[in-house]
Amino acid sequence: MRLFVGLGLPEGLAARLATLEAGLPGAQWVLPENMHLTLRFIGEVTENDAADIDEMLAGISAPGFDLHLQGVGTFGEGHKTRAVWVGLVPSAPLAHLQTKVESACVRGGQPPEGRKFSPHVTLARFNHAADANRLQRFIEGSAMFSAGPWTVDHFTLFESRLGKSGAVYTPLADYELSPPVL
Ligand code: 2AM
Repeated sequence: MRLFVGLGLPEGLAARLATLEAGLPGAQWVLPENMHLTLRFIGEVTENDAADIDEMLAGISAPGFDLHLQGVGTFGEGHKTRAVWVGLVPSAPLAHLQTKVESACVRGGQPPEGRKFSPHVTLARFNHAADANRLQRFIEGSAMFSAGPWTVDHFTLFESRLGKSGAVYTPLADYELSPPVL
């Protein structure tokens, strides 16, 4: 099974993000029900490994927190753009949770993630070269986007099944966070 750990988005927030999804020919837009923030991509594991990871994730104790979405950005540039995403207002509790998720995955037998955590919600992916002019207009037009706050009170272990019409994400387990620290 192919797994990742992330935060789902409330329906209303995903619907607001979906209003941005226009004006980029060739973009594979993420459906609102699939929008999420990845805390840790795990990849292909056995069911035994998944059980170990689940046990470690279930042992995490961390407070809930509020998150705000703000601005847009890309992975890759110009015609080499691979993805367009919405960013987040930096959040220390989010970074704290991500660190705990990372170490739980390692204790659950996974190799450490070498890449720096870069929180984002992917809006679109590109399999072919993006139109650089349209992309620039999109980025400029969405630069002031902001949404939230919303309260994160749990995180989720997702299974990702790759299909012909894109990935399907299924929540396998939710892990509750403690009440936010005020
Ligand atoms: P994303 O967060 O930028 O959209 C499931 O595939 C999720 O894990 C996606 O949201 C994906 O990217 C993220 N992810 C991170 N690293 C990945 C990788 N090496 N392969 C596939 N997905 C990855």
